[in-house]
Amino acid sequence: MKLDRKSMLLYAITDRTWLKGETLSNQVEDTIKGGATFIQLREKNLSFNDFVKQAEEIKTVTDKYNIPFVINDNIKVALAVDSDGVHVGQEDISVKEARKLIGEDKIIGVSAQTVEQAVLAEQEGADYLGVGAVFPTSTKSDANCISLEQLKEISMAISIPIVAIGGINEENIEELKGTNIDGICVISAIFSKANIFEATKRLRKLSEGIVDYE
Ligand code: TZP
Ligand code: MG
Repeated sequence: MKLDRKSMLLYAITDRTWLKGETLSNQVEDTIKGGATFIQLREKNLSFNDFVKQAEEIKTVTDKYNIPFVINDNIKVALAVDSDGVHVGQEDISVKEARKLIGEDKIIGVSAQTVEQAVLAEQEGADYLGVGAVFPTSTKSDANCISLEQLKEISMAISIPIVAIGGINEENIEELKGTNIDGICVISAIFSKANIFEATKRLRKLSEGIVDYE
């Protein structure tokens, strides 16, 4: 599936750590209203049935606003709810294998940390890359950091859309200017905030300032 670069501008990944008594789908609706352009459901501890139920709820919201929606790591869940696609890490499954399972018309996003990984993912049919961590983050404690020079090397080596991920917030987002990325991907800079709508609105404006396309 060919992805519009513009849909990568502000990519939000869910995290139920920050639920604060709300539902995840309400939080997703708030972030979309604030300007998020892409949603990933990331769940590490749900049973298959609960994962599917959660994904269905969120898909109702993303469908309403016509926003791309992918599932982290779980192709079975992606197929069960007919999401727009899946996001896989380097340790999860090869892009080739994922493509066989999910079909030609779905989005496959891949996490990459090196030029080699990025080029291979593109060759094997990935639709976009998530690259990082570009800054230290407590959200994923085992994430290795890459430099902004490495980020730029990766973005210059591929032609599919690319989002930077890891520790990005309102204070440091400007540092990503000039790295040739298509957008940013965040968890805590949106979902840890008391007002998700306002936090997203501010990040959306800032993200428009760091990309090179109109
Ligand atoms: N992969 C690399 S860093 C990261 C993931 C899932 C966590 C991003 O979360 P945050 O809160 O935006 O740093
Ligand atoms: Mg993974």
